[in-house]
Amino acid sequence: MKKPNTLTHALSRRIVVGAAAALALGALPAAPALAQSKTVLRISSPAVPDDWHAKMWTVFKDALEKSAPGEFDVQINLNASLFKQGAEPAAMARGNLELTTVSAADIAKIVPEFSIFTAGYVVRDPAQQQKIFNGPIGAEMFKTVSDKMDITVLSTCYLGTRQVNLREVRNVKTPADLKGVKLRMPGSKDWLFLGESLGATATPLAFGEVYLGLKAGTIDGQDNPLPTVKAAKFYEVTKQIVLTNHLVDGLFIAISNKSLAGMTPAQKQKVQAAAQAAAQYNNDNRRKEEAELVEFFKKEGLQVTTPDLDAFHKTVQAAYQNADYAKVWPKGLLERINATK
Ligand code: KDO
Repeated sequence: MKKPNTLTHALSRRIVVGAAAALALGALPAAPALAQSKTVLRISSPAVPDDWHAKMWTVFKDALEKSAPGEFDVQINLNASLFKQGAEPAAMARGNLELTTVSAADIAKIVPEFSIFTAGYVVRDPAQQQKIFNGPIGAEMFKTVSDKMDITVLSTCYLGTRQVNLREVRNVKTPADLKGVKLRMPGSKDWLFLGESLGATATPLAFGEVYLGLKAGTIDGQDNPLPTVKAAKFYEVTKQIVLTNHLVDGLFIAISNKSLAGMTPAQKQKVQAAAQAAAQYNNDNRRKEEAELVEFFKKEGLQVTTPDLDAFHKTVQAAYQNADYAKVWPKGLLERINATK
């Protein structure tokens, strides 16, 4: 047997002696000496606590507590309290964050071809969205995301279908009717392009500042799916919802590859299952609520109007085709998306 070097030998002796003395004094806890340390999973989201994609994190946490008791320490941080909206992927790359919901626009900053999912009127409905991302298109795109961003997409959440929500009532039939409207959009180039393609003057602002912006009148409107208009209480400070249906929006539950690499295969599987349960909870509840909300907003005194959807489709699609966007989309991808039924 290899003889221990004298320093380590002396040190380990001291630890054993020290531990024995402490035990004698009753100073050591009764827990097993090799208590396993928990894997910390820090989550950051700009979502308000009442929104489904915020509540789903509790489903994630509960699922893991059930499937892997005591193995994970899931820390949920909402309202962008840990990282500001859009800063999450960089925080994950630095090793300061394990999990988040990443938007298509945030992915497109690093994987330009992903901008196809930030474009208006590309994805048709939530069912098609799930088929796209759970099928071969999703598998290919998420592989690139993993390679370039060092994060793994665990499941796809339906965020809802985005609508235009205005501070003052306006007769909006076509994109031309939104001319001059300062429409708040999340702050990145792809979001701003979407706002401009709708005919408005797109103004970047973080999600957490939208309520006050609407209240104070520094913006004329914002776009979000109906469940978020309710959860974030934007209906309190706006008078109209124009049902443009311009983006069937998604969010991707993503974990840093670094965090995954530290897990056993069984743990990885449990984390994956928990993320799927969370997304399912979000998707079911959001779809159900979305279908009921027009009535809610009407009762709250808002005007809910339907524009000329054909005009919106044509103008928005032409904007993307005429810009550099369509050029970065892989050949045939739009056709494959359209053919997904
Ligand atoms: C928003 O800022 O309007 C948006 O809906 C964009 C989404 O990508 C996502 O970040 C979402 O906010 C937040 O999760 C808050 O609901």
